[in-house]
Amino acid sequence: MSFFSTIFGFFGFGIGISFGLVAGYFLFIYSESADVKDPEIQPLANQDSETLQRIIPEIPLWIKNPDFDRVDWLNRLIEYMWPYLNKVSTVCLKYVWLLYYYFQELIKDQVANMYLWPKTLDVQIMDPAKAMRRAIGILVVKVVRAMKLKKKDLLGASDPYVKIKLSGDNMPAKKTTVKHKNLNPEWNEEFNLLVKDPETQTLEFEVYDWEQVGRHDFMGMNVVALKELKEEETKVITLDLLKNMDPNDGANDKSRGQIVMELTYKAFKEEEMGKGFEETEMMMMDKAPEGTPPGGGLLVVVVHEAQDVEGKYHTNPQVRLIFRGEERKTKHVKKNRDPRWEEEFQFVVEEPPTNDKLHVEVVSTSSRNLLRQKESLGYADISLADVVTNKRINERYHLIDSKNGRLQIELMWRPSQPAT
Ligand SMILES: [Ca+2]
Repeated sequence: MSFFSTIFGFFGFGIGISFGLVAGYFLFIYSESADVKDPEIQPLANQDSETLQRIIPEIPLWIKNPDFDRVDWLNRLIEYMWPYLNKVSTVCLKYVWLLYYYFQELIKDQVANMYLWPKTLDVQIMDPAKAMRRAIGILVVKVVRAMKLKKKDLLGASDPYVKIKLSGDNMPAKKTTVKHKNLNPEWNEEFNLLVKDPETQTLEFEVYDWEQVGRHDFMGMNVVALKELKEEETKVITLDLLKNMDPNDGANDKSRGQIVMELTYKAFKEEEMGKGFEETEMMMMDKAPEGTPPGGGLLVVVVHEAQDVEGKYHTNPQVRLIFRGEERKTKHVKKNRDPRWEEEFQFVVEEPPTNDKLHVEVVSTSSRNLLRQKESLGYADISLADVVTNKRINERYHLIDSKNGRLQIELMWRPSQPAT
């Protein structure tokens, strides 16, 4: 079958072509136009300008027209080329931006190298020796006690502590310990503050009610102008706690209790001005509260916040601290990868924790997931030798056994007596 169709197909093709060619030839011959006029031939010079323009449309307009039309021509040319110009310029711009970005990064790197920025994420605490250069004296503040404080908690008494700070000072406020369930607390805690200008600076203090969970309630405040103090003379001051320093505010008539402080201003002597870092540090060191074993001190741990903590089954982070076998915990933050606690813990120790480590661990617990109620979100073991030397460290630690988790912990060491 296929053989015959091939044969017939071949003959069909051959006959068809030949027949078509012959027929086309005769059709061409007989359909030829009978009357053809001779074309009219005229020199170009005799044509009027309109005819000329019609017959030579390809000549650029600016050749055919006066000067001002050249602009029109150029515009049209740009218009025709615009899509391409546009592409070209976009590419150029991209390169310019890349170059610009590249150079910016390069310059940034170079500048960064020159200045050796600290690579850590620390909150920088001012170097006492540097601060000292601008200071002209020290204010020794002894927070003695408070009386007749008001109840802030629904259950039981308040848990007061005092924050003190000098006006115009960038140093973080200093804090006493928390006296739990006590409306007449006795602290007897001493702090040293650097004074730059005793004529204008004031000591500001605020009393707060500590809370296990949530914001600490404000209980009252007041200020003392340093110019009221005589040099080297300890002044015992008893002040009413106020809501604010506005004398016209009726809220200040309400009784909030009182606070007793001993203040001593010591101007630096000539020889003290040139002291080195260690000596300055010694003078500036805040002593541990009374009752701390001699030779020992107070280790303060502030759990600030964490970032990027994530559990496999749940993320309700809480921080567990373990120091010398003693365990403390922050509150839980529900379903949060970037929790913020701002909780403070204190450990009284008999000797400096130079060879100790603080174990911090972020854990998540869930009452819903009965099979996996608890899971670890990462941990860090912080060597405490640094805080004993530097007195204060505020750092973000990368958590072990966590993808990207970081935990910001501030540590303070307040020895009961200056190390020798
Ligand atoms: Ca409280």
